[in-house]
Amino acid sequence: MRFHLSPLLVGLGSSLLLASCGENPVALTSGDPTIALTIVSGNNQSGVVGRELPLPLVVKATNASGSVIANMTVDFKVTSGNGSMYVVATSTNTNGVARNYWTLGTVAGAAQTIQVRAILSNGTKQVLGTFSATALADAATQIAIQAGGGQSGFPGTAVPIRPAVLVRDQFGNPVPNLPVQFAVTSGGGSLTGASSLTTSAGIATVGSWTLGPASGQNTLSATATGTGIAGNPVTFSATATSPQNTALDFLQSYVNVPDNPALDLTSTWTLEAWVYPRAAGNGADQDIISKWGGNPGASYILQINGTGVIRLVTSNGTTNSIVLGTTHLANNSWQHVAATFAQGTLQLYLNGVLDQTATGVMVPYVGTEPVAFGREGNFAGGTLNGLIDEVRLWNVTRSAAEIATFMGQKLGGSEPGLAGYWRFDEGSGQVTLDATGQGNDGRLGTSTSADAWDPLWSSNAPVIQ
Ligand SMILES: [Ca+2]
Ligand SMILES: [Ca+2]
Repeated sequence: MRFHLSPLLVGLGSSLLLASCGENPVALTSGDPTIALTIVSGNNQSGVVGRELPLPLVVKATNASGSVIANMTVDFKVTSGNGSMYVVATSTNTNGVARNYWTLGTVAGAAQTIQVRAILSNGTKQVLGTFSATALADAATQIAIQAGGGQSGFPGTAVPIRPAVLVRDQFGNPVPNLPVQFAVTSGGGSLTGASSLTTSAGIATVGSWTLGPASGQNTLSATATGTGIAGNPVTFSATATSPQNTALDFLQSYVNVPDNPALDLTSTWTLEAWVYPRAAGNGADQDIISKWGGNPGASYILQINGTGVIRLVTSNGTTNSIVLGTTHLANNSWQHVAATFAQGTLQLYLNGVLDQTATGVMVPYVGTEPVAFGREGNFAGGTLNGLIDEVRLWNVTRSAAEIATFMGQKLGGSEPGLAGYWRFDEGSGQVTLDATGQGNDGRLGTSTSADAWDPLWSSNAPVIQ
């Protein structure tokens, strides 16, 4: 042997560059030109976290003429990934080859690198080469709810958050590409996307979960493929709750919606509500929807008049137009009342049937009075004895067919021309929301605290579906 390294010599008298793979030694670039080290095999493997890679890391030492260097000490240093080597240092054999075994760290996806190192005979620290590997998650050992537990929704509708599970290995790494099967286990609901694969984040999500047709408990299972998985299968629960349908009961009470230009009704508009009078025809006018006050300030008001017919009044700021219906409302039953306006032509409807037409009616004054239900906003007279529900203000003229068709149907809230929509379905509290989302929410009584002018929430409500 003509190389001049002593056995177990760590120091190489030069720096060198090392190819990450390939069979040909790379020549030294400076200093001693006689030593080269190549990675023979074992680079760029993929393996399971916390386990030894299937193939050893193999390097080969040669001199410039291609002769192998035996008995040369090679050190292996873990530089990222927190893995470990079987031995810290090993020696080349008579073929110039050194082997070592690498156990990866426990974090899937984390960079895993080993440097082959030496300290040269002149004291220089030298990196001879680098091995890399890809750390993959271990087998699944645990499954848990990631999202969508404990929801509630209406019967026959999909829960808002899609149920999802997180599958992890013994080290907590997410396990990707694992089949998870979702199945309805009670409640009679249905699924889409019941067969799912975990993502790179270890998450499997059902396509949708529609609750069963009845109120009550619904359950869904999620089963990961495999054995020994703690928590498998996961059970999701959801409660199907029938939609609340409430109305507001007025006596000496009202709802106040602060003035907003969006609620000014001028050349075309429609007012609608369901009303359950208890004292129609008692001689007094009773307010349903008002934007009214002393002139100037009065705009429009929909009432039951003293004889029990619909009464619609507009004011241009100084003069009123009064239009009366012809049909008396019944007491103690729900009825739908509507008024449409188109350039001075006013039509009144009772239960979707045209009840009166008038022309030359004043265009309402654009004022600043609040909109109120059951009374005027700023005047304590005209109180309704009865219930109101499903109030709708439109800045368009709804047709007779539209009124008849939609009076018993729930609106989405974004219908063209729908300026305000109060469903009174909150069932409690001091605020009834504007279902258009425009923010014209109503306040019960004179303040958002309990007060003597608050109407009462009631489960006596028309069926609006
Ligand atoms: Ca309602
Ligand atoms: Ca109040």
